[in-house]
Amino acid sequence: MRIVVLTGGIGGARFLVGVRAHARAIGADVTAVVNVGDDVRMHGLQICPDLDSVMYTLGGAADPERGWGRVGESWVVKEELARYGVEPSWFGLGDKDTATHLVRTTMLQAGFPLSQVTAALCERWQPGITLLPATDDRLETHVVVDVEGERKAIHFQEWWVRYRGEVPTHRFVFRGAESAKPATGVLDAIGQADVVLIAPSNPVVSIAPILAVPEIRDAVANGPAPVVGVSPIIGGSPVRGMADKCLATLEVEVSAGAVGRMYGPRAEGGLLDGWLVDTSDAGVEVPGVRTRAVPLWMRDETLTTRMVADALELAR
Ligand code: FO1
Repeated sequence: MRIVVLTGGIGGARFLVGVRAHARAIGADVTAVVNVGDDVRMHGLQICPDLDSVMYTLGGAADPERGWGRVGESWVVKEELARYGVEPSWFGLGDKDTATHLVRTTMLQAGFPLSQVTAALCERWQPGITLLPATDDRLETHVVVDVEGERKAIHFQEWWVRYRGEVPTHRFVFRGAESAKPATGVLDAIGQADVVLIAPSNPVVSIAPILAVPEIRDAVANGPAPVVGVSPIIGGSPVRGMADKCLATLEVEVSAGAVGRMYGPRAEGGLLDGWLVDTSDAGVEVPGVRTRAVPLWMRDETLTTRMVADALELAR
């Protein structure tokens, strides 16, 4: 069996722990297609937060408290940069993490595409699944905001890390998406998949940038594999992160039903065949989509694995 997961953010990385465990139990093969909209260049280094969250989490090296970056991290480089007065001072790179960005940036500058660089980094971390960036092309999520009396587009990282999403926000723009091509291997993986899962990631800034690559959206929406999404909203609140702020910007209600309807049924040009919601959201209906309510809190690997088994069951 071949499983493809569209994913991004820390929730997506934790979901993949369960996908990997279930896949091992049933002898399935997993490919994660990972959001690159959060990617940013800082201090001359190319930083890919979502690819790294997945790589570190599955490699057993993620910081469980922060959710991003490496466990047992030190911050000497960050402190030294601050002493030079270098901006952006609101974004912190850990020392261990910086080594990853140095390797990545050097390889990119030597001409390797991000998908090959990611495979090279994964040789160390052995995530046990195939990790693919959605695209090898430049695609960045920018956010149109009002700051200091001015309307402007800022990078997603500035919106989230510097302003914590607490500025008047008008829209999200996936710069480069229209002309971006799927990274090598993405269309093959989706085309050969037995099921496509949409992780309980932020639908607006983690999943939407992947689907903003036209050929990826087309392959998922019109491909042979059934598509099952897992709700990132439980009982009207996001599992973690800023999905509530993002949905409010789009004037979409923060509820499992509203996110399911936003993705929409495949039969009507949307994405979903199935929509998994939490037991507290039992009864939620998304017209044209099979819904099922099961426990969705990813408290540990066993519960997350159970939830993945439920998602695959719904795909049948
Ligand atoms: N999040 C923060 O809240 N503050 C930071 O300084 C920060 C630095 C950072 C560096 C590398 C990296 O891979 C992630 C980092 N994050 C930081 C997390 C990141 O902003 C977001 O949580 C993700 O982009 C959302 O998925």
